Amino acid sequence: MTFSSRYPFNLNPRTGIQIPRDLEPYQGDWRAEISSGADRTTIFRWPPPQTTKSYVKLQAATPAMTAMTACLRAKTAFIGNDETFLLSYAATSTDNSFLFGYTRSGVISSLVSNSKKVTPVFGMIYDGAWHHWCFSWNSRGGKWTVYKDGMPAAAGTGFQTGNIIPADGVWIIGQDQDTVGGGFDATQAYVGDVTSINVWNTDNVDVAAVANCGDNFGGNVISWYDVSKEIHEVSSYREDLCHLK
Ligand SMILES: [Ca+2]
Repeated sequence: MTFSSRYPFNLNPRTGIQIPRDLEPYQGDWRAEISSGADRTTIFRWPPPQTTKSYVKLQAATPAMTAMTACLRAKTAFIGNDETFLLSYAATSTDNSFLFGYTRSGVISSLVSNSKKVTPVFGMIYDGAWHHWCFSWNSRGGKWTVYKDGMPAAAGTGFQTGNIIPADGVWIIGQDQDTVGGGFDATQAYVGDVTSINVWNTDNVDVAAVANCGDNFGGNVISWYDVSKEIHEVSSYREDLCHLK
């Protein structure tokens, strides 16, 4: 996760593109380390049953956002009683600053600044297969889009027009926060696998490229390869993203 701080290049571990840095040369065999991990990324698994104990906190410095795109990959066959949340961003002004999840009926549920957009898409999210999901939003005109596997699946305008997603909140995978960093509700907890969370503070993202088998295009707010992950009672494994189809 920390290639860039340990090696004499800013190196994208997926593309292999190297940019020299003005640092003391790294003395180890960085080629061997990179080749061993280049095709794999960390995937977290929330086992059943639903519990508030299982979550991953992402240590990201988040600016105030008037536009954003949040992406993730998920695989689940879990049908909850109510709403099930994969990713939440809570700030002091509202715990529901951003949320991405799904309902019992299988539609996507996205919240921006405590307002909810429930979005039917083709197919159910809990079909037991890997899917890549993104939600983008822009304060200007309230333009929003839900992407499934790199393609727009639902879109509209007038959603939270003129609003702002506040800065300095807390990102949690697998739980809805009702207080900043806590206030979890087991009935809304995730069960399944998640990886590849990337967040940008723009809605101008090439989602098709992001969805196409890699994290080459890490987010500028959260980049999955680089973000520090505080792990609480979830298991993990590594897999080649190109096989998550
Ligand atoms: Ca909440």
